[in-house]
Amino acid sequence: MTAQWWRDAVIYQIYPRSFADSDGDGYGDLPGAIDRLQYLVNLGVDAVWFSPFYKSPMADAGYDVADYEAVDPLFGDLSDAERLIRRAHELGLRVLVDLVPNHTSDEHRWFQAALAAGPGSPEREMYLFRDGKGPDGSEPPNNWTSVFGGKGWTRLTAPDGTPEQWYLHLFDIKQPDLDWSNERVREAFDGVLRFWLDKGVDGFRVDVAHSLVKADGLPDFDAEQALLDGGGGPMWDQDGVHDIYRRWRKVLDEYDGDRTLVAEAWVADPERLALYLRPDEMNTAFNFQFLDSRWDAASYRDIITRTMAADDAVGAPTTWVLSNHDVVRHVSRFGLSDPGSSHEGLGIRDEQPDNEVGLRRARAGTLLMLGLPGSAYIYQGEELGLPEHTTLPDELRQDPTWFRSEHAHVGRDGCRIPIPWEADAPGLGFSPTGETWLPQPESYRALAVDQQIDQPGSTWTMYRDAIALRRQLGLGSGEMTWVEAGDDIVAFDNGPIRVMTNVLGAPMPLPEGFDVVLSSMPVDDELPTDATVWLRRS
Ligand code: TEU
Repeated sequence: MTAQWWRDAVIYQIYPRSFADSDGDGYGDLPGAIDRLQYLVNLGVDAVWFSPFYKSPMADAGYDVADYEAVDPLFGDLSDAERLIRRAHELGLRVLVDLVPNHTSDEHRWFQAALAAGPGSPEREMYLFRDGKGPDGSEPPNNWTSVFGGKGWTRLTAPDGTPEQWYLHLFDIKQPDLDWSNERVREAFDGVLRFWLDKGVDGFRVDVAHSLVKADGLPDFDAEQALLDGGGGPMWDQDGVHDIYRRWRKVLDEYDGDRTLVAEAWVADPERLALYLRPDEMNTAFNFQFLDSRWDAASYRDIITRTMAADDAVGAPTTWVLSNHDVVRHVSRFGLSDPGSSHEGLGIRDEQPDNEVGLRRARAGTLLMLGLPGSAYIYQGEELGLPEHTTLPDELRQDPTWFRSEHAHVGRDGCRIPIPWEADAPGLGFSPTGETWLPQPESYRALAVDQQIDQPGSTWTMYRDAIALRRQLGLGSGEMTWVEAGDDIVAFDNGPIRVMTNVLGAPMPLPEGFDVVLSSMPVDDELPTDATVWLRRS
């Protein structure tokens, strides 16, 4: 593989609990994933990113880590993780693991020690404990709220029942935020990085990478001020965060083999996001702009131009994303009247998506994305065209956003449904017993892997062919230039390929002198609405 492999890689996200179950408990696990690595080789991806498989009480499906250096028994053990890394490498796949540095689980030994040691102790200084406001300290230290809903602070109670200090949690109550101004925290994470680098991982996906450093003095959040500053407020994207990534870069550079860091940072401004990608920091960051966009040609052209320019200015590639485990699956998103406003599932209860339209746009969006230079992330199941599960019974929902928002937010369970492997097997072949931790919708049967693999015209086959051609023609490291083709058409040349997406336009005649090499829908001499073609000069 080439140097700086992450510049043009196609990376497949495995959400371990829903990928493949080997022991029949209905939860996916590492041995199950190992057995399916060949599937990913057949699909043609370069690397896999695993969402957390560490020891965890699973208050946030593993993003609440109780031990960064242990595998949760639900998923296997450390020897399974080692076997997974080894086997992936044998098959030519790189492996990224998830690093969750903003917070630990409240069951982590550091937090437990902080509770036991009491106010003013060095143990408490690893987290953000503060006295409350008001005469009896009964008001939280500031007005911050949790991303999942409710207060961002929880008050402790001493063993004798008296109320005590408060601790900050930007996410669930069970996810206390670490204090990254504390050198002990920084050193501890150097150790975690080395632990996994020594095991051979090729890099880390850094969870909420823009939240580690909070503004000095933890000032109140002021919506107007945040708008004026153009940022998200005192808990997001503070300049001090970059020191941490410079430090990590040095740790990674002690190792050979182009180890990489990808930032999960919801920083809306592409120029601010690009700061994370300066040569001495991270290598790539998820570019979430497609998730917030309307299905609209001008918006797509704009996003592509602006993000590529911002990344180019720091010498980094752009990293394209259509879906992940936090957002409504893009087949369903694209089937809503405004895909951009609903990526977190807020609107999906009020409007049932048109998944037929959505699938057409999802396929068109995929060929657009894979035709662009840069790297691309695929979330497990999107290669099957899976829609969101929008009719999950409420009593089965498990995502903390559902509970913490007091049911205002339906949560993210609908994009985390176990993968359908075989149409005729119990549990659609996800587990040997047919158990699945969440039920699969009936629509998943026809979309199962065994129905699509190598089938002409299937979504799976389209992904495979696009990934193969992309690699063969070097599109990921190509130069792209815009082509003028009308308001509703996103069109560009990348190397020998012309990519054309018809976004809501009337069917348009294909340009003369080109042959179709790949298309998201059957085309004759016209490019239909909501379709993408890859063309080559005849
Ligand atoms: O997500 C970061 C994040 O802020 C959002 O994607 C968030 O999950 C969403 O807005 C909630 O509605 C990362 C992980 O990807 C996510 O799964 C975790 O829950 C979160 O961090 C906390 O670790």
